[in-house]
Amino acid sequence: MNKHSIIHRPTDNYAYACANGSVNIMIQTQKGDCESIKLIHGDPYDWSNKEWKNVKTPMRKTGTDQFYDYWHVVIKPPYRRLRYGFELNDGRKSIYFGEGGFSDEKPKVTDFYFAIPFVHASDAFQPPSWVKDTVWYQIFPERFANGNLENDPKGTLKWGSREPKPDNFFGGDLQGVIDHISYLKELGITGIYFTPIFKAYSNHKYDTIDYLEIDPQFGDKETLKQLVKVCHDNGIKVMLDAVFNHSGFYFPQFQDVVEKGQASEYKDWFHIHEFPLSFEPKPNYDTFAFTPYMPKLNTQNEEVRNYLLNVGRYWVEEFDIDGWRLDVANEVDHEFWRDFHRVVKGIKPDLYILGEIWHDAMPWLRGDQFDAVMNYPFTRNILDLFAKETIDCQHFVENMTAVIHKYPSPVNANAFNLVGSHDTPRVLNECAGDKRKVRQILTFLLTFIGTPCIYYGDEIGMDGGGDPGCRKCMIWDETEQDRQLFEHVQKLIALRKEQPLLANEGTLSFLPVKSNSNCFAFMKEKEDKKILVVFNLSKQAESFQFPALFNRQTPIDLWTGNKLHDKQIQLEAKGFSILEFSN
Ligand code: ARE
Ligand code: CA
Repeated sequence: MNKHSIIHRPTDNYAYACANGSVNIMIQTQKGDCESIKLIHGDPYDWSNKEWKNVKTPMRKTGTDQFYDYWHVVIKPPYRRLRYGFELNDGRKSIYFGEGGFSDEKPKVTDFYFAIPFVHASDAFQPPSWVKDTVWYQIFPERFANGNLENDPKGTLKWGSREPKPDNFFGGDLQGVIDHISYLKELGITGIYFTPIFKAYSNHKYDTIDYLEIDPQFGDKETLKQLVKVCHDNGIKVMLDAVFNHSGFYFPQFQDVVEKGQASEYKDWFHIHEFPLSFEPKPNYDTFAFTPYMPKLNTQNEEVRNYLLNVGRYWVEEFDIDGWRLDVANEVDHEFWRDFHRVVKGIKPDLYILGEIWHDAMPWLRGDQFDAVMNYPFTRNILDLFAKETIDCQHFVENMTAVIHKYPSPVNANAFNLVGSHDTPRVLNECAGDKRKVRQILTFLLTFIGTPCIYYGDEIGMDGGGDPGCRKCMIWDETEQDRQLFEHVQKLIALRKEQPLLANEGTLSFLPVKSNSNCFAFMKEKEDKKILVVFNLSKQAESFQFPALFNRQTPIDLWTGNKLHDKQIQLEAKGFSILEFSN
């Protein structure tokens, strides 16, 4: 057995407690190295005749990536305390692994074992229960719909008449969203993520001037109240974007520093390296990236902290919003986010907190900060396989398995999955215009675990490159919309609602990919019901053989409603299938 590649620590994705008191343990071992693993566990104080009482529970292999097998088990320690270790068997002999290292004999002292001293519900990761069933829709307000010509900024261009630029305006606003609520309802989405709506200079509004005002180009507080009400009346949650890493250049507090320099009472609100301020070639104060227009806020400063926490509180308390998306969340200190969590959840316990983090985000997902992060590692894998074709099915399944095993499963169930945003090229462009690929990608997005988000316009086949190309005006002329694609997305959302296994019920596993196969499948199962989602990456039609485990079950094709009588299914080139198996 290769001891070097046996990995476990009693924390994070490897060991976490749920609010119901159960504990989830995961271990990873070299691919193919272990035949079986058992968890040895017991209460640390439970002894009789000077012997520690413990039991063995078999672990289940939940996935394999390029290098590792992953094993899981869930147990519920009766007294909420736990000592545990692993019995690993390679088919010939067993070895024992605990905090004390490796042993050929089963150690008798509890100190050898890993410890979970006590399971506290308050320490568990507990996102709001509504989140995992939500289908999000992302709106960039300047470009979704213009519902009020009177608030249009000077120089507003005719809707959709030009390519989007970093500095042009088309007049989109909050009234526009209210006016099109029936469109969103028809599509079936249940949550909207708005990029920033507070008073700011640019068209994207990430350079805030006033955190406590709606940008007049988008409407006023009354319009937001109405919007929230209309959304709630239609079963749609509302999430706003909080830009707390930095302010805008024209934020009055920063302007004060620009004017008064060292004498400004706000000089400690930012991270100024030296006075006087300079802006070129790089600013001499901390910023978002290197843009002088976005001075970084000093969240170590108590005044700043209180100011921002009040902003967090204000929009929840006064406007009843349901979520905060936190911009550049990874560059703000953890202590601030812990305070933020306490404040906003103190007002509305089922408020959702989504951090914008593009990389491994475990430190923010331990229950004391965020409920989810924007799952860009998911995006990357999907685009590499379906759109860019730079990896094959085998590689994709391995990558996805690795991504999933980086987090506890409740984190995965609530992950904010996306295939594009206002920061990335549109999915249609990534697919070089191939709508079959787009359909596959949206199918994967809406049937996998996590909570899917659709970027406005992707559902009607809009195109656009990276920022600012991906920020075109929404197309409202139905003859210009891809209505077939719209119906595809609509049908997927409806199916996801009908079949909880397509959302976050049950357990997920990938089927082993046959060598050189252009098809892959994942399965969700609960009790005796299974749903299989299959994709054909090939440019030709291919048949996909059901594994032996399905032999006695007659599948129903959930997409067409047909009963299948074969032990295989024929998939179109770049096609997919969603199948239900039950006894
Ligand atoms: C403007 C121009 C861009 C130019 C950029 C360079 O439009 O063409 O590339 O300046 O300075 C907002 C606006 C942008 C604007 C930007 C700066 O929406 O249009 O860009 O402000 O003025 C990283 C961060 C991540 C950030 C992305 C953009 O980690 O937090 O970069 N995303 C948020 C918002 C943006 C917003 C800002 C932050 C600033 O969602 O819309 O931009 O408030 C990798 C890395 C990621 C990196 C990602 C993209 O994969 O892992 O860390 O994200 O690439 O670069
Ligand atoms: Ca307008």
